[in-house]
Amino acid sequence: METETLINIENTFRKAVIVGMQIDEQEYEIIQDLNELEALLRTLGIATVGRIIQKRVRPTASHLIGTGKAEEVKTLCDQEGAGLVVIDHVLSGPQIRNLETDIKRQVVDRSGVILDIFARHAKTNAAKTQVKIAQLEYLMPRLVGLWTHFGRQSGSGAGEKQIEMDRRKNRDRIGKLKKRLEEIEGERKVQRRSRRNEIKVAVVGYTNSGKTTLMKGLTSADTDGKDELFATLVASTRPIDPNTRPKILLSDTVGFIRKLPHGLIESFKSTLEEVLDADLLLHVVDVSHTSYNSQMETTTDVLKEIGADHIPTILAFNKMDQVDDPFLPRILKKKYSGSICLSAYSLDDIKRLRNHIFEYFEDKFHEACVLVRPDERDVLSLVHQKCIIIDANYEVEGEIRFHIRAPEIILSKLKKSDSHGGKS
Ligand SMILES: Nc1nc2c(ncn2[C@@H]2O[C@H](COP(=O)(O)OP(=O)(O)OP(=O)(O)O)[C@@H](O)[C@H]2O)c(=O)[nH]1
Ligand SMILES: [Mg+2]
Repeated sequence: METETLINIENTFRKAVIVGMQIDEQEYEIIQDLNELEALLRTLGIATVGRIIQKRVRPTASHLIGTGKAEEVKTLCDQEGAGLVVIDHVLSGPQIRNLETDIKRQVVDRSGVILDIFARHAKTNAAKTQVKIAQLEYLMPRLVGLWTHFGRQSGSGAGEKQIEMDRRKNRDRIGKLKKRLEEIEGERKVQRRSRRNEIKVAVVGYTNSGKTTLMKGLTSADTDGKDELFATLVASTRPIDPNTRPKILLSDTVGFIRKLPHGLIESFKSTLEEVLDADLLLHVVDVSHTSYNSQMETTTDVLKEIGADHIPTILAFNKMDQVDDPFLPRILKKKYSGSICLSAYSLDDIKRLRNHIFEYFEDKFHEACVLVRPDERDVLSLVHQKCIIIDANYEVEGEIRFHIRAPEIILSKLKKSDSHGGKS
């Protein structure tokens, strides 16, 4: 499948003016959101050359911002040579259309920008298909804006007919893509099922918090983190290094962001199933970021939305090397029990994190004794692969008595095989 960017922020645009709308938020929140929008645009290679905040707006259905403000935006674009206007608010089809007419520039909203980044970063078939579904779903309600304009001009009602045709076409495409995604995902499901007995940790968190960099440190993954938003779109799973018994698998996941387009969460649900499947979440926070608190909140909200808020979580406060306040680690540890402060760039810190994860699971392990006959291959492999062996003694007739520590789920499996012949 070609990597078509449906929202199509044209490649020729290198400069943008961004517009924030103060509706219910405080001004500092708007500023933080606009800083983030700038970072999103930077990821697309677009420089922000001006920003305008409209205060106390009462958004109108037709324009969202007042005509006076639209004029101001246009003047700033003229002055700064900007070809693109990005509004940090969800825009409807007619609103985009009307603003484009007034400002004489391409106008997109935050969701459009995020979808464009996803489209450009999507490498695998699964990611490309997921993004395309999200794009089409985003475009559906916005088709109205594109075509009513046309209809109004021709006065023939052709616009409405065209919208209906386009909608139907889009719905068909979405249906086909979803089917295709199911096929692609089938294989992953089989893989996931084969990992049913492994201990799984999903690395989650706000975009750019350092998930991939930590993952690389903890496993032998060869992917580097990137100073880009949404660098990772597909979950990759690897065992923690050095190989432990039982094996602990780590999954890198797609990052979260404020005002993530809803369709994206929906279409990335299958990727996010890695999260739902996990025994533990490692929630990575970029603590050097001024808005790390609200980033944590966003992550928690998205986790709730996908139904993963019941999974035990370790908070990892990352990028400590960028933090000047020497008291912060102590404050954070006190506030968030079981959390860890670290820098993904420090080998010692990575080691500490690894031990932190091990210790978490070790606490969940229980001790038991099992007696295994030499011909019970499955049981033997379960013991060797999934348990910590404290002691092993040979008994009569080659039977081995293992003194082990293992998670409850493994112990219950061993007990089950016991009832078929093994003894404990
Ligand atoms: N100073 C500092 N930079 C870090 C640290 N950890 C990661 N980074 C940098 O932060 C940027 C983002 O890191 P990634 O690992 O790509 O972040 P991510 O959470 O995987 O981001 P997405 O996949 O885009 O959601 C990269 O430039 C990293 O080199 C850290 O502990 N300290
Ligand atoms: Mg990443």
